[in-house]
Amino acid sequence: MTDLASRHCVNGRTKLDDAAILALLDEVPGWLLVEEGTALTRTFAFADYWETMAFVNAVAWIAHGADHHPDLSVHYNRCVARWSTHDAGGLTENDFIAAAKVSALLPR
Ligand code: H2B
Repeated sequence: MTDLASRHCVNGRTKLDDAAILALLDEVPGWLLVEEGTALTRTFAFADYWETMAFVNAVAWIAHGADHHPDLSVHYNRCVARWSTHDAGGLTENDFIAAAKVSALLPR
């Protein structure tokens, strides 16, 4: 078990193979593989819009620091986050690191 949330995103990472994806998926509970294993998604539920936007801004802060950016669907009391590495055309370690950093924003 690596401490994914404390690792750093690095540009230029290559696409992971299926075995590596499945191994890393175990380390980010709540995140699901979608789009034929080329993206990672998780829905975060909140009490209201204010809480949702606080989360969105925290995610933006992480994304800016990591230079790795998620797609976010923002709703009144939930946010759907989706990670994929467009430069690589699929999932890289960066997506799992970033997902772990986002999960760490919230209590387990
Ligand atoms: N975010 C995501 N999700 N995938 C990328 O491939 C990516 C990114 N590339 N953020 C970064 C920016 C790259 O385009 C810049 C030039 O660093």
